[in-house]
Amino acid sequence: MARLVIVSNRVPVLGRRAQAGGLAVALQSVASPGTLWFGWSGQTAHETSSTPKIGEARGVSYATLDLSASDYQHFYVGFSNATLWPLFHFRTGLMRYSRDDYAGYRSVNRSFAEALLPLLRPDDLVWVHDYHLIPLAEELRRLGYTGRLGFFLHIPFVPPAVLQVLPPAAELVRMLCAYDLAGFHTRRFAQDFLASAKDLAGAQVTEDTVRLDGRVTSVGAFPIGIDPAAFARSAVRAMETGYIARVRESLQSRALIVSADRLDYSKGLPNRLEGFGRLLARFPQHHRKASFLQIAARSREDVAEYQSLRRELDRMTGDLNGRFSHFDWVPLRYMTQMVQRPRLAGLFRMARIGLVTPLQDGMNLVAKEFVAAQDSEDPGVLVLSRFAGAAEQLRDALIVNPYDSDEIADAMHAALEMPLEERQRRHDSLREAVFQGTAAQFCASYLEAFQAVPI
Ligand code: ADQ
Repeated sequence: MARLVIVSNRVPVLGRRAQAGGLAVALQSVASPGTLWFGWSGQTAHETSSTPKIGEARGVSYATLDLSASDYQHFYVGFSNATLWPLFHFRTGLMRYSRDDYAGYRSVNRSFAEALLPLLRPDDLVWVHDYHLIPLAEELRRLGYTGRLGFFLHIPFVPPAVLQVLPPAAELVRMLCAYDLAGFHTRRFAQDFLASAKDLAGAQVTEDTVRLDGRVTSVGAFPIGIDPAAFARSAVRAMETGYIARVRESLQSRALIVSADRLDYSKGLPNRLEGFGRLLARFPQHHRKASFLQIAARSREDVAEYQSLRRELDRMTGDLNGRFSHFDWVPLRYMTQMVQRPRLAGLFRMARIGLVTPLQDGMNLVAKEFVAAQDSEDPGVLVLSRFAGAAEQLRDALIVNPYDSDEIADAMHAALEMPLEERQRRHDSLREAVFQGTAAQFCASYLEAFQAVPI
């Protein structure tokens, strides 16, 4: 069996599960003894390191590099999060582009390739993750590496008409074609990549391959999942804790509506608060009967757009509560901290509605976690954006267009009124989808396709 080498921008803190985010949780299941995990340490230093720090935990080797302050700025804050992130979420108006940022992005990928190459063996399966590292394969090939290189994109891919807004769009597509396998969450993202390769780079494409400069790249859809059994167990255990008892007491038998996201403009937070405002304005029967808890963990605070989003949400929260609160009822509870995963699982389990309404999302694992956490005897209702990749699998959620605040309000109203039988029927179908498409299954199907690509 070939050795697996995972390359991702952030490497989860050695062996500590509790701190892991979406990508890390999904990949834990394949990070078995013998695996090498390579990436950025999350630290800045005087200079970008040329040799990695090596550590080991539970048989997995971790190799990490520090970034210089200037590389961090151009590569991470700049090109990755102020150029590619908005572009791939269809927000061309928020995209900022500078040649300096792009040069920094290329140079960090070159440094990654140079530091990684000496650690690689010819028969490794090198699996590269996400938009920060698109050029890595091309850099490794330039250095003479001929082994298997696979890529998986955790965010959406856009049609050529959107992608071409980026000045080096064609180069980016060509870089993706240096991989042997390019994986996406959904069929639609894969098709948008194929169309971009054809239109912007002049590649020859079939339904699932791209041929460019004599190299063939396989293209596929691999929907990511969670570890639903573990999340469900954690939700059940959480119900016995003092934390959940305190939440329950504070609710005073009111229905809990819950959302948890990184504080990011792709997650549709203002539209969601607007939707909750429309619910309260149009359906006064829910006043004092429901409380909405929005947990929005602060994220990327050094990017300007995230600071202005935070100010907007502070203002909206004040407006909404000022308009609807009573002396004994505050409709919206808004927090900007991370919540420990077991507590989050408990909150999801006790909620009547899980409100997941991103404007655009690669997959959205919160939707799957909400489903996994439910009590099948008395399940809550998932309200889900049609623009989350998860909507392709979670068809029995109440699917909404997140740009229509009245549609969000209608769905919340329907969820609050929904009879037990319909809640159970919908939940059974969602549960099946979440328990079938797990993180382990995602990894297994990607690696199976990866091993099958001819090189
Ligand atoms: P994210 O944009 O981070 O991931 P998501 O898929 O929802 O979005 O994963 C977030 C993870 O962080 C979940 O496990 C969630 O429980 C946790 N989380 C969110 N808010 C939290 C909070 N306030 N406190 C504690 N934990 C919180 C990117 C893409 C997604 C894609 C994943 C995986 O943007 O579309 O689904 O990668 O590929």
